[in-house]
Amino acid sequence: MYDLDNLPDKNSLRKVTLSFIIKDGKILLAMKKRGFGAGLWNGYGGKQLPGESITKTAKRETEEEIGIKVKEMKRIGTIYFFFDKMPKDQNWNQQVAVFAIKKWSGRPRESEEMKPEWFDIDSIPFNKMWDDDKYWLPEIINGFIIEATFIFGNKQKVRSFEIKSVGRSRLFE
Ligand code: 8OG
Repeated sequence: MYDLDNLPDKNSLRKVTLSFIIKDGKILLAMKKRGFGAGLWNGYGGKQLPGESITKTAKRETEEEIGIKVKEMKRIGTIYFFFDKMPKDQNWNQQVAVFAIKKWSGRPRESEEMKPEWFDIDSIPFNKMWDDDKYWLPEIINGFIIEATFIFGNKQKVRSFEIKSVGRSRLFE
């Protein structure tokens, strides 16, 4: 079992991105239709390709999944995920780079993978999101840049976690 004081090297983890579009007190989430996290509301993102910068990954994945053109994005967090109970041939441990997008063009549209929808920041559907999101997304919304670690135990539930604020993004100011 993993422990917050005894984790594998975080730098060797697979890198994926997670981005959120933000506007006028609202956040654009998307229903994931297939793959990892299907049936849950989330941001948009995916795996870094070889030779690609992480910012480029975030931009590419967002453009592919909800069909907008990203004009400006800001890094607002890094989250490390470790899963206790995984079969040996599967590895979900990963490092997620979190971004906020405040400038874009085009209209978000549904893709094969994602169905976007705007939510008021006071009514985020945490009960239909990853179990960890209710802990860290409020910090992001409150304008903090975070570095967090989550350990998942049974049934994709958080077993332990730590969230550090490492700066201010002033996202909604
Ligand atoms: O390419 P793929 O669909 O497997 O990428 C997974 C996406 O899910 C990627 O955008 C990162 C994101 N993601 C995780 N874990 C978690 C999590 O615990 N909470 C949220 N909100 N997103 C997550 O991989």
